[in-house]
Amino acid sequence: MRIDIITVLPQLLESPFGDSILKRAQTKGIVKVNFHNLRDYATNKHKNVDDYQFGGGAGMVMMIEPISILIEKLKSERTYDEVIYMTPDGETLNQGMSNQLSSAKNIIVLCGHYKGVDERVREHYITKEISIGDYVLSGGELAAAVLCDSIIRLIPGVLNNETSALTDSFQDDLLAPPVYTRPAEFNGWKVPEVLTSGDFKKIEVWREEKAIERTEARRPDL
Ligand code: 6GU
Repeated sequence: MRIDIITVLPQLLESPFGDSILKRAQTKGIVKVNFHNLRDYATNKHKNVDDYQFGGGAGMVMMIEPISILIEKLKSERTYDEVIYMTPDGETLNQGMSNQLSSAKNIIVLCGHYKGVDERVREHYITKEISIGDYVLSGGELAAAVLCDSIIRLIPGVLNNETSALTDSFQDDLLAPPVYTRPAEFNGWKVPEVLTSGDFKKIEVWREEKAIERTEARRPDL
């Protein structure tokens, strides 16, 4: 998969993509992530990428020209499955959307900033608008990192133990069951006996029960 991220703050994205699973996915060649600094495509001499809004009002708006130049350039080089705009008024991200996007070949992710982007960008270039929840962030970069992390970990070969993505919370509309590791007893607090019984059939049944119990208690909406 190839991901092209369009941002005014590329340095904000370096750390989340430079560590752990996202780094390994890139090292393994499973995913290629490219950061594009929108300012490099600014058309005026001050290298502005935002301007005052027509009609007045507080807050700057991201201009269409630099975004158009960059997106047209990328689209002339390959075809994209989706051109995604990260915005608090987009569709709220869930595991199903991440699953779907994890099978894409090429995607563009545009990070919103300031008051957002000129509406004509959304009308003419964007194919999908995604929010990561009902709260406001200072920009789309952290949201883009969240989106990409949730997608990339689902691509076959990224996680060492592939079943580990299948047993994540949300993967079958259930939260994950509780987990324990050594020691089997700490401060007199014991690990559930079934887990140390060696009876894998019983363990599987216990985990299923706990997952359902936890989901009903915490997320009945699932
Ligand atoms: Cl995608 N962007 C911003 N700025 N805030 C958000 C968001 C995105 N998703 C939730 N809050």
